[in-house]
Amino acid sequence: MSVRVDGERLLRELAELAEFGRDPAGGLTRTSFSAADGQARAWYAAKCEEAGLEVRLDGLGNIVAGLPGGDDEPAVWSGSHLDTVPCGGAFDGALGAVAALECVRRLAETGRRSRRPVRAVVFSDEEGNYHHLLGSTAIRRGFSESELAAMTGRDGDRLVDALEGWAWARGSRTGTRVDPARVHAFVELHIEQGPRLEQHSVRIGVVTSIVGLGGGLVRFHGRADHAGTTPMDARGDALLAAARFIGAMPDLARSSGPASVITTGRVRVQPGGSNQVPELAEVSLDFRDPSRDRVAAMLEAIDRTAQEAAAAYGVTAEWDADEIVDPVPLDEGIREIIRARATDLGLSSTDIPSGAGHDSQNMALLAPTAMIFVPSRDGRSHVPVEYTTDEDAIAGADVLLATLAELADS
Ligand code: HGY
Ligand code: MN
Ligand code: MN
Repeated sequence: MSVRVDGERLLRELAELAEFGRDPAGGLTRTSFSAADGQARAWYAAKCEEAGLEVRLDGLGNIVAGLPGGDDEPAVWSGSHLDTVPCGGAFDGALGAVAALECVRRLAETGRRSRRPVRAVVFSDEEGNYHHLLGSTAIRRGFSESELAAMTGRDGDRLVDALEGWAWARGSRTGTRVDPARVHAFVELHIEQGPRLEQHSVRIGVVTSIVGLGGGLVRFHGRADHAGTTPMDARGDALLAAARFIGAMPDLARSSGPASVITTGRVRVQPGGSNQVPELAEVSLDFRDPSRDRVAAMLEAIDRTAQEAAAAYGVTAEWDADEIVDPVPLDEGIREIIRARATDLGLSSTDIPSGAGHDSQNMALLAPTAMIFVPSRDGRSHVPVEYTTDEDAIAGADVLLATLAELADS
């Protein structure tokens, strides 16, 4: 019988990890490079070291852990992220990171000698507080010092300041790119974050592709004035222009395509007094579609809509767009292995596209890559009630382990 994970240990460690970053407002807030993220990294590194694994860090805090040696053969990687969205759940990222460690540990415990090493990976800032998919983008292509210096978080803080004294980074933060020749394959276990598996009572999702995504900030610049003495037709109210812009987003998504989505998750207003006409309104954008062309078209349409809204209120608008993250198809060969191993384990499986972005999107540009989904209760995620059953978490980890074991000898 194929080797299986230690389910008790997997669940215990998921519960331990969920203690880092508990938010009084509910759920978990483990923002990248925060104290809570640092506690989670320290915990993860200690678990790796307890298992006899060598822990390597790069200049932006990505972790790669595995048995010492074996660097001459391209390695099989598996992993995910430990950072969360504000008031997020205990499974997004965490399941894939803990399951990867469990798989590497189980392969070591069984004394199994395979052709190539298997390594557990934790990517920094997957949730993009400073840059979407920061850690895996750094592994794929690396960042220049000027790019890093320009990055700010949702609280307006600079990435370079957050990295000052950050204990979980080693070496140059511009020298993070990994030679594709070093990675044989990458597989990520992740919760579905949608309703499909649960609705169709399927245990395992074999991910076919990952959506393309764009992001950035639109800043409306008006003029601060006294709320009582400034006539309505003499104002440069940045927030009114932003409100008109935000209200136009649903129609923009609908006109883009049936699978297009746009989210304005955050608005920052300055100066912020209730008796002051707003001079700055900064709106965050997250927009996605399975087609890169549609993402690019939305990027252009967002700019046009921002300019129109600004003109309507006599203010100006600037669109500070992030680079588009391409949609990616996932590797058919590894998907076949996942399906076969799920069947061996008596688990139903189905093909499923991912509407969520993942580090696998970057890894797919480096090496053959695939993802395994397990069901999310009520399809909810990025919320405190995010949940996956013990049985499904263990089943997903068992499929991951069997897949990694096969890839390690391929
Ligand atoms: O936003 C996403 O799709 C992912 O959770 N970072
Ligand atoms: Mn995730
Ligand atoms: Mn997420």
